[in-house]
Amino acid sequence: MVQAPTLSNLTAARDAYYERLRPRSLAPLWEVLSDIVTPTPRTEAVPAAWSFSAVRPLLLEAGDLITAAEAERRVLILENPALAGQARITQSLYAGLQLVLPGEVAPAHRHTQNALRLIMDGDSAFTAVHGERAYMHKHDLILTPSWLWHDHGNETEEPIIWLDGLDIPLVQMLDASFAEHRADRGAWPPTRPAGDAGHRWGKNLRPARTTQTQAEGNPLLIYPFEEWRETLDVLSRADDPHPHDAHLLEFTNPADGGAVMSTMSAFARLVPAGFITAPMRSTDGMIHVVIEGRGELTVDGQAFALSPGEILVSPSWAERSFRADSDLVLFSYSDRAAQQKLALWREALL
Ligand code: 1HN
Repeated sequence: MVQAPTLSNLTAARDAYYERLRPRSLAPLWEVLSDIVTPTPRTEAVPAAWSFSAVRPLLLEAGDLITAAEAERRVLILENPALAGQARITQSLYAGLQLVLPGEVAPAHRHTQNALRLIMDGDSAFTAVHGERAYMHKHDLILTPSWLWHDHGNETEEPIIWLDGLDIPLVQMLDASFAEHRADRGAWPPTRPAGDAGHRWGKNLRPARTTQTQAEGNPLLIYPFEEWRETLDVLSRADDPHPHDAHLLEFTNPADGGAVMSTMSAFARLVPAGFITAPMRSTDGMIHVVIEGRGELTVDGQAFALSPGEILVSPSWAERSFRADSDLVLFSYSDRAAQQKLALWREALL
């Protein structure tokens, strides 16, 4: 008579079966299904915060240990504490703080990864795209879209530090990384004599006879702080704050009205003093930089004090809410552009 299998018999029989599958590169879906198709996003990334004032001296120490040319890019990566060693702040995005000292050049290269930069400290160093220089001022947003040659230089007397936001983990996941370097490991030859230093293209203008080959992407590479800050003020005078967003602007690509780059979206936010945003979730994990003001960001019940120079990450689908004790101005970026193209982006207004 055949006995009904006991639970332990069955487990042993299944395990033996799985053992036979493994060398054939086969795996039973039913053992993993609930881990890979979750009812809601279940990210490994955790909420976290860094203070620019605490990272700055450590970054300046790196200035004594390695040159920008030697490092190619002298950056301290802001790694999500739950994703240590993976060079990522969320599962799809990278963030880092980059230092270029007076007289240094970070040599020209290009790569398929998109990059955005938010200037944290310093004034009038430059990012050059195909040799066309954009001079950087505090809290300007600068873009280096995919596959454009770019280098950075600092001809001032002060160090410059900016936050780099790139889609490195996303490109890595898609196995779509390409990169090239100039044979001489130097800067791209400037398109204009040094006497023209100080220019800064903005207001949807750039030199007509530029060598930049960016027409197919975003023709605008710099969003000056004075312009985006003023636009936030205009919005806040015109509208009541949105319950979940407060006053929220998206930086747009003037070529198509869409996100600033193919994979990343960027935002400017003003939370007026005394305002608390209603809690919400979105599938894009966001990196936030405090530009002005004080308050608190609560992410899944964890409270982070906000003051100028704080850099924070609210992971995918975490419940977030801002409280402003004084007028709070924030810059944020995320992979929303990529998710929307893939028809995956969602939010929940709570
Ligand atoms: C890069 O090109 C820059 O151009 C900064 O400043 C950080 C991190 C990984 C790959 C490329 C830059 C980067 C990067």
